[in-house]
Amino acid sequence: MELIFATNNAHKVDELRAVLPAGFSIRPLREAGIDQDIPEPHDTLEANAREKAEVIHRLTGGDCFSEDTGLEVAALGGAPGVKSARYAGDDRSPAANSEKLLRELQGRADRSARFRTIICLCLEGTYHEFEGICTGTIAESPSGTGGFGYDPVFIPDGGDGRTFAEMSLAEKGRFSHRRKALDKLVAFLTNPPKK
Ligand code: ITT
Ligand code: NA
Repeated sequence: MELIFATNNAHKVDELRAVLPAGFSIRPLREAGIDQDIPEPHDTLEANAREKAEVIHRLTGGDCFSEDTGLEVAALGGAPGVKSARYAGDDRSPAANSEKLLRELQGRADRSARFRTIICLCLEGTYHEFEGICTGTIAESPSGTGGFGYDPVFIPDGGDGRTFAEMSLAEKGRFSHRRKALDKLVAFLTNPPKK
């Protein structure tokens, strides 16, 4: 089964392809010949994911899925959350976002955080939502050059203390929010609820 993945983020595509089971393939917007900036105007991950899937479903008329992800930091009341991409400003600089996060957490004892991904699937015109959460800790300083976004400052629970940016794609995939949401999507597509 092939689904259009309503994203312009190549890292997300690489991560999903690294863990996608046989029999499934994904086609990101660029490879589908769709040159479209997708809006994320809402104040929840759920609503943004839904909007992305709706825009691409309207454009293609076919099945597709999207995802929206945020980093939720306990000591910051869940920020940056749905605003993760623009935390330090409109230029969406990952380094600036991580720097701001480390600044905000200076002197805080509680550095616990979680990544949350919402996948929104549009299947035959009906929408379905799948959530994946990865809990962890914000590092004292950035480490590693892999991954993207906040990966250099996020240490997942259950690992060996390395940040996501110090892991291979496959290693990150063992823990990640995105992987967990994908697993639910795949389970749903493999065994759809009876109508
Ligand atoms: P879309 O085209 O899919 O919308 P995007 O790059 O705009 O891709 P999001 O809005 O979902 O992605 O991402 C929000 C922010 O969270 C952005 O700054 C990302 O860098 C960051 N982020 C998302 N997933 C991440 C992950 O697995 N590890 C680290 N940072 C992540
Ligand atoms: Na986005």
